[in-house]
Amino acid sequence: AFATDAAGYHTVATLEQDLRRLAEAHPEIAELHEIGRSVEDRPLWALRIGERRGSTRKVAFLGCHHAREWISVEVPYLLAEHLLQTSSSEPVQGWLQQGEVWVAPMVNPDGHEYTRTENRLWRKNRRRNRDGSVGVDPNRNYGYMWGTLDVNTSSHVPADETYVGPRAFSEPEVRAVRDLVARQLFGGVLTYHSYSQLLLYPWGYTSEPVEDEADLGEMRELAEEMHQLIKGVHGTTYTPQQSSQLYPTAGDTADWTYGEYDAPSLTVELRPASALDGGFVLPPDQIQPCWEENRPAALHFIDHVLGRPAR
Ligand code: 0X9
Ligand code: ZN
Repeated sequence: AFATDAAGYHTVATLEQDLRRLAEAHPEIAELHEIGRSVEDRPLWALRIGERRGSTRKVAFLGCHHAREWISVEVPYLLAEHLLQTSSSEPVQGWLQQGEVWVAPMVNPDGHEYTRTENRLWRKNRRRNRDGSVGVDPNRNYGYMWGTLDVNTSSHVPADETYVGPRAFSEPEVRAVRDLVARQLFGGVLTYHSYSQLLLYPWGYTSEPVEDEADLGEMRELAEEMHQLIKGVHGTTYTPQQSSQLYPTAGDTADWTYGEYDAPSLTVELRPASALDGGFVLPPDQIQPCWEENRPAALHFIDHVLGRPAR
């Protein structure tokens, strides 16, 4: 065992506290939802931000499918805080009058807790597998083309880091996201990971581009615009590319939200750029600059999704 308080980063407990505080401080526009429970029975939280319940324009931001990717909790959390702090001025006010932003900063709390107390580099959830190994990769467990690859980046071997699970949506954390998306029908989904500084669009399961040219153009253009916006803040480069170019995976979040719902879907790999800069262990003094550079890109994603005709 090592760490204690995740210095500078949220823990499962402090995230819950802070989400409750945010919701209580902005009761007219924020509502905290328990969208499910983890394998170890921890609550899975999503904050709904918007003036009207049940609007038809909605966008979702997800974080921490992978336990060790701590920065992927902070960016969506800080986005929620920012939206609430600036909710009475434009452009946020307009978005929140017309639509909703849903933020679920920690999809995999069991894994996160384990990285804090036992093994900082744990990736998967904490499922006890039948062969005695532990963990399913939540970002291989979604139901679009699930299980169609059998490679080391998308594995059917339970002990592997990228274990896809025994069947699609076998994991409660992934079912919670599935059910949230099925209820809310988001017009766009952005899921944060780390690291490598990339803006990834579907497909992940095949090197073929998505068939619909308009969708492909839309997601490519979005990624390109976000790349420019990020670069404009601190000069940091986040490279746009098709997910499968990084490596092939079946059952990732963005393939499912795009493949099943046609929602423009991006995976954002946050700081740092490489293992030489710390890899998954990003120093806490990097949280603020990482958030600062991702802020205009996240706001652009919201504007793009909520600014389109309702679905
Ligand atoms: O492997 C993943 O799930 C993501 N990278 S990470 O280092 N955060 O684990 C990338 C998912 C994007 N999809 C594909 N590369 N196909
Ligand atoms: Zn990840």
